[in-house]
Amino acid sequence: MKKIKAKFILTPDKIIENGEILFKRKIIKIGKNLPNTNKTYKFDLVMPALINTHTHLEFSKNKTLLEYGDFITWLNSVIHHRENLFIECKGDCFKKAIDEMKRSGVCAFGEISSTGNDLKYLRHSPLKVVYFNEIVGSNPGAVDVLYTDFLSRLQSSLELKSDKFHPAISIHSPYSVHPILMQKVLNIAREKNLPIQAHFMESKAEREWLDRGEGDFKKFFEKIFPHAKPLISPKEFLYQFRGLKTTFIHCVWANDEELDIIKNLNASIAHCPISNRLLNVGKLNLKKVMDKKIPFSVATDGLSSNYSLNIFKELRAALFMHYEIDPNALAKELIISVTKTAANSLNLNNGEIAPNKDADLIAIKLPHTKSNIHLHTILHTNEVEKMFINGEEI
Ligand code: MCF
Ligand code: FE
Repeated sequence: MKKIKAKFILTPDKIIENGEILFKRKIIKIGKNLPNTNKTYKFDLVMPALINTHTHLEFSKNKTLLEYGDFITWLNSVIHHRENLFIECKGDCFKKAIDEMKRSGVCAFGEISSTGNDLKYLRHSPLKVVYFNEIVGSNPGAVDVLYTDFLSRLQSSLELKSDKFHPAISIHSPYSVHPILMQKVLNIAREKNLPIQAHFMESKAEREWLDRGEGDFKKFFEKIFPHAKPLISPKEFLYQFRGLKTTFIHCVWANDEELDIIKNLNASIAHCPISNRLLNVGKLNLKKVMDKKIPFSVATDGLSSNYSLNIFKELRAALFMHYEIDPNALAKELIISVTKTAANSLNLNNGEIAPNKDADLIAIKLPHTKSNIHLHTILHTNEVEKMFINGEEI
């Protein structure tokens, strides 16, 4: 058994001053004047280790290759360069990406796997991985081939299931997945109780295409299929996720009705402010999401649409982007978003300092602080002092 003494413990909802935590693999007790143990640590601030719900590590070789500034231009550059980026990202590339998250206090991440080639690297990850096997493809002629390939990737990930590696499923988006393919894949998620992620209403182009079959996506699809039409309405798409544990990524262009459906599905939203800025898709109405009490997590997305996987940089981007929300109130919500809400979204037993939760903890140096604790934590942290995963020092 180990003990931590800290000037501040963020649970994350509450702040405990001069508190103590007893833990082994799991958290045993929180309080004051707890019994002594062989090992006692002393820190300024302790909180649950952070969770990055949405990444695409296969794209980690990208620095300047992909084009930013417009969603469709970016998408075309992804289609053009993705094979090369995937080939170039091998062991060291994944290690570097994971290291950057780890140093910023991330103990677990949601990975969208497009090819399955990342599996051999991520199976040995020191961080917990929720591995979302992605399905993408809207050509009816290719449904069978895509489905067979998906099943084989899913099977390989299911064989590696452990307390640190959790297989899951991703439907890329309503504009890029054929409804038949989507239904088949969601049936598996239902059968096997796997969490789901889907990109939803990221760009104005997606909004115009799904609502009216118009806009920039019309030109994009007509290059491949003449007379292309959207295959599903946004509402129909959302209803497919009934009964599943779903995280919708982005939702920048989701309307009130869609946000209410997301809320009623008990789903959550992953908010990626830097990705949204770089692809220039606009700004999520986070105030509305919070007013509607829709759970949200802040996530980095991949290096395909970000310059860093450091979760504190992402939190600061969110803090500065949503200037209409009081900074102290927002900072608290942001910390909850990357701990408790993120754990819930990925079906993990961490993200909170409470008895029986996994002892996934971080310690941060924050001297001479009396007030604005959540805000100062976000402002002054880039790397954490120490991280524990399942009670072990990392
Ligand atoms: O979240 C960002 C932007 N929105 C959509 N997709 C992706 C993002 N980063 C990487 N992607 C991947 C996605 O997983 O790009 C491909 C998919 O494999 C686009 S579809 C050819
Ligand atoms: Fe993404």
